[in-house]
Amino acid sequence: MLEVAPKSAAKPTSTAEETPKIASGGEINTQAQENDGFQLVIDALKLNGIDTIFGLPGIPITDLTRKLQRAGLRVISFRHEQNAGYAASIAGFMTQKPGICLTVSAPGFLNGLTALANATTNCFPMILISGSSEREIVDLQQGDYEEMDQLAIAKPLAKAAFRVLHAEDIGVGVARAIRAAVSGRPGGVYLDLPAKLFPQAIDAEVGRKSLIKVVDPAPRQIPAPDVVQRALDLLRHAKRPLIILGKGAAYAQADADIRALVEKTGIPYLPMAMAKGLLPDTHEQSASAARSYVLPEADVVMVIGARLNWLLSHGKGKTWGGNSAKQWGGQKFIQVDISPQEADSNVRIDAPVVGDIGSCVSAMLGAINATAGPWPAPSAEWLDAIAERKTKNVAKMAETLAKNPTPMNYHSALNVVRDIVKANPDAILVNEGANALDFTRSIVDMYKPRKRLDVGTWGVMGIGMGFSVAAAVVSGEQVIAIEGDSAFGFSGMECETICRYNLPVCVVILNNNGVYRGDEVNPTGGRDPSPLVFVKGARYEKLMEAFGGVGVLAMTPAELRNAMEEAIRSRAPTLINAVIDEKAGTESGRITSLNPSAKKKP
Ligand code: OXT
Ligand code: ADP
Ligand code: MG
Repeated sequence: MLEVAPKSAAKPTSTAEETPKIASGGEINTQAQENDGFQLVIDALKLNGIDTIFGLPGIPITDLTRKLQRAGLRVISFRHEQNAGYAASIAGFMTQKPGICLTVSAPGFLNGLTALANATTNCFPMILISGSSEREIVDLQQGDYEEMDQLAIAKPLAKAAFRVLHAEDIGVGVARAIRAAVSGRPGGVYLDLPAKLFPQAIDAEVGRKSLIKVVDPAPRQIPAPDVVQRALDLLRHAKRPLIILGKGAAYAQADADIRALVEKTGIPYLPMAMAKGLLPDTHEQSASAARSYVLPEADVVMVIGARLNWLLSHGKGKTWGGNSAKQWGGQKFIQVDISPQEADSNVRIDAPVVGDIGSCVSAMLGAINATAGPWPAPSAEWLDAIAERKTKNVAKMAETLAKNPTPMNYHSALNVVRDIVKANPDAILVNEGANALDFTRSIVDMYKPRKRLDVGTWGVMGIGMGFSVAAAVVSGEQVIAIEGDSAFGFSGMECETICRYNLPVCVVILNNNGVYRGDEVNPTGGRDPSPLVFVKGARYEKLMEAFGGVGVLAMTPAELRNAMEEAIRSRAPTLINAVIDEKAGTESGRITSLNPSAKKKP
């Protein structure tokens, strides 16, 4: 630990050179006589095990980024705050620690806010820390530099929002933000730190005592035994049971118990997109390839860490065997979730099991093991019917994947990605686009938990490079980003960030020259292109080359395979521009029916 000369009480410490240093690894400086807001923010974060910050510097947080780095934290600096925000949010999902995004005031804050709202929507723990302008001027609306009432704007989009005005409250502010982000249902938290806070001087001892190391930030929430029994009774007597695993189940890191529960009961399961790999997609109980059969046919469905939102057709309607769009299909539902309010949000939940998934699943296993006699296996009729559908769909898929058309299509390109992921099961797959998303989800099998990161609850474009950077930084593993060409455009400039930090990220753009397809024309014959198409034959690979990475143009599956294998061997930042048939996609991928014109009544 470095010694620091004492400073005079009145003088604010505002430059990087004057700042007392603290050792890395969570220790804080106990030698300094005086401290300031900068240092207390750093100490409070370190004390709580925060070791990485995603952000973008500028007034009033430039010095904070420098000082964070000097204090031993990893500061990953982006080209746009939205990408830093997405990075923070997915780091939170992967680690169960809140991911931190640090931005400047008003415009920087707003750029980060989309990611904060997305984190809240997806139940990812994240804290957006933004510097802000002078309160007195903001509140009188006198036109300060980057004036904005950020706290008020963040509140409706965050799980919680706090502002700290005095240095002695920094410890409480950081502690509250951490607890709010990770306890109960995780979410996005906003922490407003006005510029004036940072140079505020405070007696070192007073400052140290004001810090809080959060004890048990995400306490276990254990379900009551009768609730567990109710759920198991329902499941035990089901004729056609089904388990749905969502990204909450992946987040919970209860992988072994979840697998044990699925295997012990023998119940077929369906993983939501980001729960793929929680059990290997090749598991014989996976019903992914029979999705449209099992949803309407199941009689009891246990949903673990997933919401019955649009991605599950709200638990009713034709997908679930109802006669009309809103009609209930007759299933009974068990829902395992940390949020008690989630039950009955769309359909009746016959057995809500409220608690953290680790505790709930272990309680279920305990109760099953304590019951005399073996668990009744699902009927052979049910399992055979699923197996039949699966075999048919898998064979159909295999036939399509075996084709080698010119130009490539989604299938022939993704057949390569499927092999590469199989050979590299620890690699993390980031995925966005429409067709590029939906085909990847059904073609590329995942083998390990939390290896598939995608557009989530909102189907948001733009997560690609932010997620890739965070995944590489947090895990050290190879990242493979499968991107639609439109999707990539939302965060493509972060290729520079990937190169700057020399991250093992291999971006594959499935380039069909447009949004959904590249063959649309302006029906008026006017000079402007269709709103859905891009420059034809764009050379995206040159973007990575511009920053010292590797760029490859791949016209065939063989070229794509070689380039991906080399990227993984070298771990060099790589962008592969995989040119595919511009006519291969469909409007909005698998969700064409959500377009208003598709819903138009005759
Ligand atoms: O059972 P059936 O027979 O039905 O078959 C299913 C499975 O059984 C089968 N299957 C398998 N068969 C064999 N083997 C295996 N292993 C197997 N696994 C599955 O395959 C089918 C399908 O299975 P799936 O996928 O499980 O089932 P299904 O029915 O599709 O599931 C339903 C859903 C709803 C759960 C699923 O579709 C889903 O998760 N969808 C997510 C959709 C989504 O989020 N899309 C992204 C948003 S689209 C749109 O909004 C876009 N925008 C607008 C925009 C956005 N989003 N954001 C912002 C900030 N601004 C604007 C834009 C701009 S997309 C987009 C860009 C698009 O262009 P790009 O160039 O990027 O991309 P391209 O389209 O490639 O050009
Ligand atoms: P998916 O998109 O995969 O269907 P959702 O995001 O809709 O998943 O749902 C995730 C659910 O998981 C949320 O309802 C959330 O409350 C719940 N959840 C998140 N973490 C936990 C946890 N540790 N224990 C229990 N439930 C959790
Ligand atoms: Mg496209």
